[in-house]
Amino acid sequence: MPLVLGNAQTQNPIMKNAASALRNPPGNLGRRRPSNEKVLSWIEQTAELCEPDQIFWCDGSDEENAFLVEQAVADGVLLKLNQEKLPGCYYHRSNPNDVARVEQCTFICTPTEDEAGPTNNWAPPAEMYAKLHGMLEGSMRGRTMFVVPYLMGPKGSPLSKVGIEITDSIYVVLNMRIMTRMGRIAYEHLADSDDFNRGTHSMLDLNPERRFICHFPQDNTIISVGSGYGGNVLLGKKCLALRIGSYLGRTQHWLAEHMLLLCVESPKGEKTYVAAAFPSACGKTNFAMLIPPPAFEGWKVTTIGDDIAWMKPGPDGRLYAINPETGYFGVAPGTNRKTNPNAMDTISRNTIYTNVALKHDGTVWWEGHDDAPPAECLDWRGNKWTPDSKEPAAHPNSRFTAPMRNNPALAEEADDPRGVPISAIIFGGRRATTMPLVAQAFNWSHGVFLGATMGSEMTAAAVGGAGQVRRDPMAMLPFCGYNMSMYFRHWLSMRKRIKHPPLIFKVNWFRKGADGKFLWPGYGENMRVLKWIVDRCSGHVAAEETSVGWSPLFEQFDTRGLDGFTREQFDELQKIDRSEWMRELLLQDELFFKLYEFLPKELVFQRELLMSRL
Ligand code: OXD
Ligand code: MN
Repeated sequence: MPLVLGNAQTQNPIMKNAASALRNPPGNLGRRRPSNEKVLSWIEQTAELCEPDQIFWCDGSDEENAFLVEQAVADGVLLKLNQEKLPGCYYHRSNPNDVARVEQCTFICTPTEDEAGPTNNWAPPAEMYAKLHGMLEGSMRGRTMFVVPYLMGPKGSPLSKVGIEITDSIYVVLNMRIMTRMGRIAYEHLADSDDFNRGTHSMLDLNPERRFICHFPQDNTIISVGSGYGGNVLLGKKCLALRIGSYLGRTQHWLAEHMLLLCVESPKGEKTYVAAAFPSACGKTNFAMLIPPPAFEGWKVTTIGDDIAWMKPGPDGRLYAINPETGYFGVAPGTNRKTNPNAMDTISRNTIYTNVALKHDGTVWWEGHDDAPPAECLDWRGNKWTPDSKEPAAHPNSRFTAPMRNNPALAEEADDPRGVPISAIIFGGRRATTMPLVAQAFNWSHGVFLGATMGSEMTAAAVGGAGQVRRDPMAMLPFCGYNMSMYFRHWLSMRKRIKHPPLIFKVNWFRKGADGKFLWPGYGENMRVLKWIVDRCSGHVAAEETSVGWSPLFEQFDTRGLDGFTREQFDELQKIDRSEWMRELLLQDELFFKLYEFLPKELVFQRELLMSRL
């Protein structure tokens, strides 16, 4: 189906974000209210405040989705892509001032400032509620208010949680349907309980001055205004699953983590489940969908989740994890058949693309795509783009929203209400120097120290200086819903609750040599590191003690088929450079100073031990 480009989107590069009042939905669509009185009265109050033209009660049905997609296209919120080449795929452009998470506008509104801690923006709840209610007053006049019930986690899982998001963005509804178990299933899970997250989102006028992403963990409440960008407005994801989730996890003795979940299956059919934390845009989705290199015949990696893990000790004393989501909200640039073939298959249908480039044949493109740059296309702003243009065609943080069921490597366990027992936890970061390819922690508290001192070079997923190194403990710096020092304490205390704790590892795929080139090929070759980790979990390989942890022996590190890879290269990857580490210790100090007031002594002692070993 050829795409007509002479339409409103080309003339007006900023696509609309809000649906106008809906045309009359057929049958019962949009009218199926739940029976839960607490839900009804909260919706009523919010509607009184926001004054929408109408309320649309989402049920998650296919019929509803078809109706809303059609409406979104008619309103210019979505553009239908070439349905022969990209069946079920749509295109969206956000406002150019609204393309990433906004950490400076993200608040944790706990009763005291200490509860939020020095790494979060804090505001007193009453003050922030008053301010936000002022902004929400009449904010949905002329708009539709969608009520989006959703379940985070598999049906019937004791770890799953219900959220309800009120939003005036049809784009949010369509994305939430991909990212969560959205619809009646959430009301069924909730029954007549009051235990649900209350999330309110209104785009207002997308003015960055009036953009606030606020969390009230003690009320299990989120209010997000002034943005339409995924990470700020798909409230199940960063807001509920991580910020509110981490707060709840502390009181309920579980962990809400910024971690992918995968299963490694050996040729003998033995399965090992691994959780891994990396800061945003460090290749988490690629790692979660890794395809082992040819030399690893018979080995298989399957995906349980690519971004978030909820983990709780099970009755057998192991740590069990679920992925609360059902889709991938992944970074498009750099995704291709070489870096992530499974993702390319996943996003070939039923996907919403945001802020990528639009080609004249109604397909999409981004920097790092398999296809050569188009001779001409529309960039993410809707302007004409050619390979001579100075700016990238796709925004560096452009995204795909795709259902996990499309993933050819989806693990059969992804929907298991019991979750999967985790054998290894990996902490990673993007570091050009200092950090070895892989090291295993000596024990749980050393592992917590490795996670707590993670640092990474910044990327485009958040507004801010891309390229700078920042401390990002457990990759949770922007996502921890309470005081980071208390979060470390919680991690340390979990050891007593987990009889058979996972082993903890630290990895770095991004170390560079003196020539500025990456020392490690990464991508599918990361399977070699994964295999060593699996072998450590099963006790099949030995390791060498170094000052920063257990290191692989070259002889036991599988390099079959890695042409020309030498012991010298391996040594360079694993090198512990004393002067680099002294600098690293000083940098770590900055974070420890900031967090000093409640910092657990174990971490201070771990630091001292490291220093003396060095
Ligand atoms: C994400 C992020 O979008 O971490 O997953 O920023
Ligand atoms: Mn993430």
